[in-house]
Amino acid sequence: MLKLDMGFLEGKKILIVGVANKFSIASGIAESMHNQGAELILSYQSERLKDKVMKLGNTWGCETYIECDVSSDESISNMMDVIKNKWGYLDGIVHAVGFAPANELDGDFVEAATREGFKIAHDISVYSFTALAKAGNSLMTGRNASLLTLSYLGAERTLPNYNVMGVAKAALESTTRYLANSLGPQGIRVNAISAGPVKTLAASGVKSFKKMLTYNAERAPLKRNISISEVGNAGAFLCSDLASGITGEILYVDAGFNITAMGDLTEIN
Ligand code: NAD
Ligand code: 0WE
Repeated sequence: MLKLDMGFLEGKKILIVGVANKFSIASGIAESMHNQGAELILSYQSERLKDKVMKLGNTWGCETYIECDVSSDESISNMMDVIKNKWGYLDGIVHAVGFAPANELDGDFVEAATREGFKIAHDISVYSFTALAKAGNSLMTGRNASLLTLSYLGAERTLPNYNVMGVAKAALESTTRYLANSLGPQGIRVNAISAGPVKTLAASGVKSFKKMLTYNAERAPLKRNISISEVGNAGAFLCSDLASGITGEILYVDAGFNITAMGDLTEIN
């Protein structure tokens, strides 16, 4: 993308949680935000990802990398301390994290469901957004700051195998509204992007994912799938002052798939 002198995120300091590799949705968001002039701090889940994340982050001018496991309050609190020392404040947090145990995402919902799987999926994919908002709150007050998370249509409609992640995404979308209402008086906005399917690490190993991509591309009004840079551009906008009147919103970046109720019937006799 063309980089102009002044981007619409110039002067904004943003924490991005969820980069694993160059295919990550968080990487698309990081790149768009960097192109619009934002300064970024990246967190990574564990030591195992550190080198890869640092190599990527260096291409976006990042100087600070922090290990953070979002299932631990202590880990989140340590990360915010590092940010406080480095920047003193924060203008935004991107939450691009989702996880459920693999056995929950394979087969019939009722058969695959377990109490432990539900707990893990909701802890890592849902509560972590509130945990980041809570721990980052004091760094963001009075700065027109903005929080962003990533959802999927499985929050609202059923599809094969998505199972407990759909239930978790529904809770995440509700969390987006409750956070927006809670933090609005401080000038903090909270939004989500409901992205179409993208071949990322989290999608690899998902049964028939290729078929899902084909199905989505055939049905979507734009007749194609979306890219992480399209999610990135929408995310950069939502976290910018251009979106100052938008909070509690779930924005679809899905080539229009969600508005359709039937395909073109060509496969039907
Ligand atoms: P990804 O695998 O690249 O990113 C998932 C990230 O979550 C990884 O960076 C991983 O390290 C991180 N993570 C998992 N557990 C963690 C923990 N305990 N602590 C810290 N980090 C942890 O996959 P992605 O598709 O880019 O996923 C990002 C977000 O986008 C997820 O919320 C996902 O549900 C959502 N999403 C994905 C798609 C898709 O089709 N890929 C579509 C819509 C929404
Ligand atoms: O939110 C997601 C990814 C969710 C996800 C994927 C995995 C696979 C590997 C969460 N946890 C795990 N755990 C693992 O062990 N998406 C929107 C992408 C996705 O994942 C699916 C999908 C789609 C679409 C899983 C089943 C069916 C459809």
